[in-house]
Amino acid sequence: MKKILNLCLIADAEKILLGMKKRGWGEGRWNGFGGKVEEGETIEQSAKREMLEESGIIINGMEERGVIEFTYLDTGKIMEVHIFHVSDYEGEPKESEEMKPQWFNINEIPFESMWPDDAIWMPMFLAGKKFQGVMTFQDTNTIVSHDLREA
Ligand code: 6OG
Repeated sequence: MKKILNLCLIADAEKILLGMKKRGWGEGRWNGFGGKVEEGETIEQSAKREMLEESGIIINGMEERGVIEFTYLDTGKIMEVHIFHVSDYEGEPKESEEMKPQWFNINEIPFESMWPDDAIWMPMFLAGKKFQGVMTFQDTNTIVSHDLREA
């Protein structure tokens, strides 16, 4: 069964906001903010809800930059993740039960403590490109194949 998720990142030419995931899927990794799309929600509505719940930030302007379908060979899980660039927002990031937010210099993104796919798509994301692709993981640490293209 395929799950639909959103992932929101605030970034400009100098800095990017990441959160340390404190529990659940991706625990112990820096990531953008987001979660599952719930019944009756559009993907954008779910992105705004998750951003507010996890960071206290209200999104005023966002753009979908990418969609990646992740398949896990070990569990058979399939996740379709919609990746948003947040360009306009209100509020200051606050720690939540799920996430500890921190700003990073754009040249010091902690890829070694992030999902391994991030190093693959982040350059396109930061360059303002739109992309689409599929990635197959053996387990949560190992990518066995990927196909990512500019959309
Ligand atoms: P909850 O289900 O805990 O939200 N997510 C991924 N993010 C990255 N960077 N890479 C992945 O590669 C990911 N798989 C899922 C989507 C989970 C959050 O984690 C994101 C959601 O924002 C496999 O609420």
